[in-house]
Amino acid sequence: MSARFSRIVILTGAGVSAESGVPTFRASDGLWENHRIEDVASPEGFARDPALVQHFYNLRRAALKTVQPNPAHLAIARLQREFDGEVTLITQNVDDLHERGGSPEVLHMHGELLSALCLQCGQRSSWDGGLGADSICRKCRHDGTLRPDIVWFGEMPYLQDECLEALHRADLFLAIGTSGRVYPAAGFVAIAKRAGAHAIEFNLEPSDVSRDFDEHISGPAGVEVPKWVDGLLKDSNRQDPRP
Ligand code: BJW
Repeated sequence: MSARFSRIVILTGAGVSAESGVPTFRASDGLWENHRIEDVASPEGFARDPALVQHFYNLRRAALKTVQPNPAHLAIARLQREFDGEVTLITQNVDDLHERGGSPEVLHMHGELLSALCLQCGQRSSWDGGLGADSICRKCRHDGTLRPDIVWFGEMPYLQDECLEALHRADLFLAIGTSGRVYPAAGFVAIAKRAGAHAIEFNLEPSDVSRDFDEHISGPAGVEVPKWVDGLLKDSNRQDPRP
């Protein structure tokens, strides 16, 4: 199979971290950890109640220390290291489980929990403690100007040029554990397909954009992704035997 492919783009969503114990966003009751997603993941929500939003992200940042990468993160990292071609990993997730799973490069299009953004000077800086009204920006030294470095609804996702460039070059596109409800990420499969890529969806259930994919692999990412990566790498070693 791998002889067919040389440039892979992987898009991951909350489902890839679910087996690590990180909650996904869209539970059936429409609430996310007891909050409406719009209340905590929008600039309007932050303007209305900054303390609530800071507290919500402070808890999630602290909870990161209690979770570990799962076999899906490890398998993706292995693919990035061992595949004899290009592998671009784009994640919508704000956790650091891909990095801790060994991924050499990760495009975090929705920002990162372990980063703070200064509303005064625009500086993004690594941050692993709590954020609040008394936090001081390391660059401009203002206080009360730091917010979570997260892309909220209505804001422009990060690294879109890099994502689009990789999608236009891709010959294989994988979407792992994402509901296909949030754009622009939900439109990536259509872009990759237009560029001629083969597209595979890994999910427990069909996503909102399932019909755009050529193949569906149903089941937990922590089981299905390692199996699939094993198969691809075995096949690629058979095609290209090296001493
Ligand atoms: C498993 C599993 C297991 C579980 N194994 N699978 C109308 C039409 C089109 C667009 C818009 C519209 N109105 C507004 C918009 C734009 C808006 C949008 O898309 N809204 C929709 C709700 C309609 N988008 C934006 O505002 C974005 N910005 C933007 O568009 O800027 C303009 C622009 C234009 C053109 C080009 C570029 C830009 C910004 C979006 C920001 C999203 N932010 C969030 C929150 C921040 C992160 C945080 O706090 O943690 O990001 S929302 C939330 O959703 C989070 C996620 O990254 C994102 C995607 O969710 P994801 O990852 O798919 O998770 P779930 O929970 O939805 O799904 C989990 C999946 O896993 C499920 O399918 C499960 O089945 C599966 N699963 N366990 C395998 N073990």
